[in-house]
Amino acid sequence: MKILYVPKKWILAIILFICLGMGTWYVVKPEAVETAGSPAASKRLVINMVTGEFKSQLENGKEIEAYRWDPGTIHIPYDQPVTLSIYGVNGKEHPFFIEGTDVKGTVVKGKETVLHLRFKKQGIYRLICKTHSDISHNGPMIAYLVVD
Ligand SMILES: [Cu+2]
Repeated sequence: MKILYVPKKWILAIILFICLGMGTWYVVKPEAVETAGSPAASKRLVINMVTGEFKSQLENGKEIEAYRWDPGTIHIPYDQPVTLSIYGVNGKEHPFFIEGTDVKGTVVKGKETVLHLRFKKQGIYRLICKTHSDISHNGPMIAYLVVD
């Protein structure tokens, strides 16, 4: 029987080689898978919103409802031109304003309201419907525009 003699120096060299190989793989391994597409923000970002309505009935038979912007929270890139399209689905009309700006308008049922926006200051801006601003007026119909 033949016994393979491996000198101690070689064993150290082999271990070092394996460690180097694993270390290299760890450093160069891809963190994200490349795809053919590109993120939405690489072109002008268009954000689509609709008006919705929640309806329910209390045990005593009383109807309660709340109108909503949907989605209720959106992220907007800071100092980038974005288009906000709001389609009126529920509710006859929703006159609105964006707090802290001079942006205002009305979303009408069956129609699309298009806003071209660019926020020069980061923060949370509230899109408030004047008709349905709180619980006592079938709201609060408020969306949060997070500019970051
Ligand atoms: Cu409203």
